Order: sequence, then C-alpha cells, then structure tokens
Amino acid sequence: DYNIVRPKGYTVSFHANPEMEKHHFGQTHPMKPWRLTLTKSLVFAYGMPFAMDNFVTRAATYEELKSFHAADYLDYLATAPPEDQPQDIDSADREIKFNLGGSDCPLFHGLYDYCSMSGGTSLDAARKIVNRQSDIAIAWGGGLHHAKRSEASGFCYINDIVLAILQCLRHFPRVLYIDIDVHHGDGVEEAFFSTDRVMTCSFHKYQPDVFFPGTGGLDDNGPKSEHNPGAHHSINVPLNDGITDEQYAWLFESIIGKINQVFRPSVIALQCGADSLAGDRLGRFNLQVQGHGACVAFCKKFNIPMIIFGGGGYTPRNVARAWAYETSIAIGCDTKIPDQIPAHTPWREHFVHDTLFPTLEQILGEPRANRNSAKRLQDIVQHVHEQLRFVEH
Ligand code: V1S
Ligand code: CA
Ligand code: ZN
Repeated sequence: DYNIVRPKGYTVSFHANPEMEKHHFGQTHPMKPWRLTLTKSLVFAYGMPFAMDNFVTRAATYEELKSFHAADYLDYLATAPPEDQPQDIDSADREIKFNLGGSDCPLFHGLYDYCSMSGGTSLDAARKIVNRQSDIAIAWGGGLHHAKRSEASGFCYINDIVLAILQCLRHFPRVLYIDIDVHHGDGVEEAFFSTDRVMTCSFHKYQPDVFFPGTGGLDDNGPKSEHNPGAHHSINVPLNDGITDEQYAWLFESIIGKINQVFRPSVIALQCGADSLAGDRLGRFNLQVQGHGACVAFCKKFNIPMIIFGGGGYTPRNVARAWAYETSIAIGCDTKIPDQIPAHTPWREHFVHDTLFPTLEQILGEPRANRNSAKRLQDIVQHVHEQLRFVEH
C-alpha cells in the first residue's frame, strides 16, 4: 500500500499561488500556466501534501522586484495596456525597448500580477531556505530563466531565480545554479557573470540561429577578463537532438559531481524545466520522467539546502508527471510511488496513458533520432573538467 509519511530529519516546503495558474498568454501561445494546476492535482492525488509544509505564496513587492530589475522596466510592466487595447506611439517604442508585446512575450491581462506572483513564489521558497525552516523548497511556479534586468525574453518577464539567488547570497557564501530546461539559462548566467559566489551550469539544446536563444556554447564560460572574479564560473553543456536518459544521467553526474567537489556550494538552485522531456511541444530530447527526475535525486544526495524551480514545459500532462515525481523524490517516497495514476485524480482524462512513467513508445510513437555521439559527450565532460581547474574555493 502507498502511504506517504513525512521524511525523518528534514523538511520539504511546497510553495504555490493558485491565482497565478488562471492567467492566459493567448490561444496559440505554448506557455500554459494551467499546467501548474495539473501538477498539483497529481501531487494531491498521490497524497504528497501530508509529507510537506504547504504555503500559498504572496506576490513579490515592487521593492523586491527592484533588487534585480530596472525601475523603468517594472513601471512599464505594471502599466502597459493589454494588446487588445488601443496604444499610443510612446508605448510602441517602449515595447520594442523592453521586448514586450511580441508573440513570445505578449502583454496579456493581469501580466504584472502573474509576474509578481511567480517572483513571490520563488522568494518565499528562498526565505524558507535562508531561515533554515526548510531543507528542500519547491517553487514550480518559478524558473523563468530568460528575463533580463530591463528586458523580457522567451516567455519570461521577471527573473524569479535571480531574485531567489540574491536572497540566498545575503546569508550563504556560494550558490550553485543548475538548469535542466532544454533552453540555455541565459538570464541567470548573465546576471551573475561578474561574481565567483554563483556558479551557473546549463544543459541545453544548442544550435545557434535555429534554436532559441542561440547562446550557451561549450566555450562560453563567463567574460575572461583578468579582473573578473566571475570568469570560469559559467558552465555550458550544449547538446543535440534526441539525448537519452542514460547519456544525460552520465553527463549530469560527471559534471555536477565535479562542480560540487571544487565549488562546494552552500545552496543549490535547480531549475527543472520540463521541456527537456520526450514529446514536448518545443523540446527535442528523448528524456523520460525517470531520467529527468534522476537529476533531482542526484542533487538531493549532496545534502545541501536546495530550491527547486519549474521553468519551461509545453506538453502539460508530461510536465505534471515530471514535477509530481520530482516532488516525491524531494520527500523521499519516490521508490514506492505507484505507476498507476490514482483513479480520483482531477483531470485524470488529460493523462492519455494512465501511468506516471509512460514508455518512450507511448509518448512519441516513433522515437526521435539521437544526434549525440558518445565521443562528443566525453569531449564535453573533459572540457568542463579542464574549465573547473581554474576554480578554487
Ligand atoms: N521554440 C520555440 C518558440 N515557439 C514560440 C512561440 C510559438 C507560438 C506562439 F504563439 C508564441 C511563441 N516561441 C519560441 C521561442 C521562445 C522559446 C522560449 C522558451 C522559454 C523557456 O522554456 O526556456 C522558459 C520558460 N522563440 C523563438 O524561437 C523566437 C522567434 C525567434 C521565433 C518564434 N516567433 C514566434 C518569435 C520569434
Ligand atoms: Ca538549460
Ligand atoms: Zn525552455
């Protein structure tokens, strides 16, 4: 029988705001905040809230958002008229300047509320970590890694991860940021380019001019000026289509294991974008729920305080599967979790197969060709290990 109990000796906190989930980017837009509702429906159906401290998060304040973002950008974000309303010439200029209002970052109704709630979710999670009230804090509504100080990018307007890491840096010496979203975590990387207190490591599909955002090559390790302490503190793992669970786990463990040894982080911030799963509407990898979750399990073994963020993920049923499974890993009940999705799960009809771990064949029909050779992956690990020789803590 599946009986969820509280983990002994440590606390997992779960941070979410149901108001955030009601927002819409637009009919054809791939980002569906509702996937967070579907995720919670699985987390609840499996009984996981019994084993966690559960919090309804608040919206981040303007002052909190200003710890990273520019005031003129925030002011425009707060007052910009939604797209279906008449605009003056002035606002058209600002939209170009701030990259707002295109098809990637539309101005939808309640945008500022949505952004400040995502920021508040990740800040609440960070506060539980710095106050030592939580060992693993989960913020599936965060993870919006592309947002810049004064610019929206790739469905991201407010960089909740940067806000949370800044909060951690007030209390801890070093933060390791890990990003398993299929896209490069460029906004977080750039925000900490000039400090050696944050190391960033993103795994992503890399194909400049073809795949968004086009940055994050193997040699991009932070500005290499002599006086920049942040040099060598950006690690990038560029990948091709179709990578498998086995290859990904080997890469992840070789690279993150080594980073943990040399950088010795006091906190781990893990972005778990679920668009790296097989069958994602925008992604190109062949990862299964098990392989995605193995990254969370590996990080948990270090026994370092950890914040877990969401991120991308555009096939909602698979996003919900991965994030529910990863919640169970945080609690430590993953080995007992039944594959069969509970009969009483709300919206159960959305899970085309009734299982938490559908096979690749069930997800894809025809699997995507794997364009990652063993040799290339070995070269990547070697390059990263050489890069880490410059890092001493
Ligand atoms: N890939 C992709 C993709 N698809 C879209 C898109 C599709 C339909 C719409 F109605 C609106 C947008 N945009 C993109 C990418 C942005 C991906 C962002 C990923 C975010 C994250 O998962 O990492 C974190 C939450 N944008 C582009 O490729 C840019 C364009 C270059 C091509 C697409 N058009 C729509 C905009 C310009
Ligand atoms: Ca990534
Ligand atoms: Zn993504």
